[in-house]
Amino acid sequence: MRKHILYPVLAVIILVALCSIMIIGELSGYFLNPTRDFETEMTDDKLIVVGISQLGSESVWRTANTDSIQKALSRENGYFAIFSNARQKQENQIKAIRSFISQRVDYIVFSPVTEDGFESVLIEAKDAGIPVILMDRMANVSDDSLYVTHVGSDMKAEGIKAGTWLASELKKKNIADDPVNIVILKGTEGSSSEIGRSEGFHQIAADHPNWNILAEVDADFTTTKAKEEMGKLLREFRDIDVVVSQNDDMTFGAVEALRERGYTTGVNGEVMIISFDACHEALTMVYNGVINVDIECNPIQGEYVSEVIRKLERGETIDKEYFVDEEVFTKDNVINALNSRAY
Ligand code: GYE
Repeated sequence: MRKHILYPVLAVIILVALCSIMIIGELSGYFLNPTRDFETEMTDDKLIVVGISQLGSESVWRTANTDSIQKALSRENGYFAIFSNARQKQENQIKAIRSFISQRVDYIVFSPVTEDGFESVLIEAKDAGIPVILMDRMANVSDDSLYVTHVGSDMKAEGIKAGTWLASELKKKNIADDPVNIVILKGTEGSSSEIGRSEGFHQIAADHPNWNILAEVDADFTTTKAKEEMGKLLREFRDIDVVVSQNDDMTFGAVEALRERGYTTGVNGEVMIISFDACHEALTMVYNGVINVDIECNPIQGEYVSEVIRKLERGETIDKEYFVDEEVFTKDNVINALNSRAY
């Protein structure tokens, strides 16, 4: 009788013990090496392994750009993507790229927070034989073989569009020769979007001696910083006619600061607003006449990057520069873009 009870009980005890050992083994394996699954997947040679170093999450534009690259480089599309967000800090990007190099990824996609300061890490990537694709912003390097291509916007062209729009608007209003007081809210100092947009605008401003650029301040592409900087500018200057804000997020902050001090903005307002990016919320403000013009910057770059990688995989030659399509939106032409804009 006793034996009959003992055997099933023993069997259950052994089974429970075995299961516990397996579970503990699994868990400790995971905690000792949480990247274990990554490694297995990375060695799956059907997937193309890409390290993505995104510079931050400072704006609506950036969120759309991240979304676009993550969707394009998805598993279903044949990629294994390792994503890293640098939170607007160059040292974080350098660390991320070094870690991609040590993981021996197949490609690095990289959006440099500023143009300068990446030469040595890009040399390390080249020495490791890993092709680097620059997305959105450019890096300033002495040897352009340190990256295979750049996919992004022509930032200087965007700045020129802003200046050209202002010149024609002043002409329409018959005030082309009157003095015009301008302040510029700049994006992250030293980033290619800031450099290009500033250069382009200045190029047009140089032909208009009556354009007084009162101040140019760094507001880091963020709403909070721009609101603070705009507040300071309004305390310093009584008579601002035009605000050139180098992205929509800063425009939101600037408009808030202006409103709080009793200024009206836009088409029928006291202060003209020129913005960049053209995200949905800002296009709504263009439609409502609060922002005069929005110079589009297209964040949907993932497909282009994927296309470049596919070409490289097939051994095809690629161009050194791919510019995405972009428009200029005012109240007159904004409606279609507004209805179809997903970001
Ligand atoms: O305009 C801004 C973002 O580099 C083009 O960065 C990009 C800019 C974009 O934070 O919103």
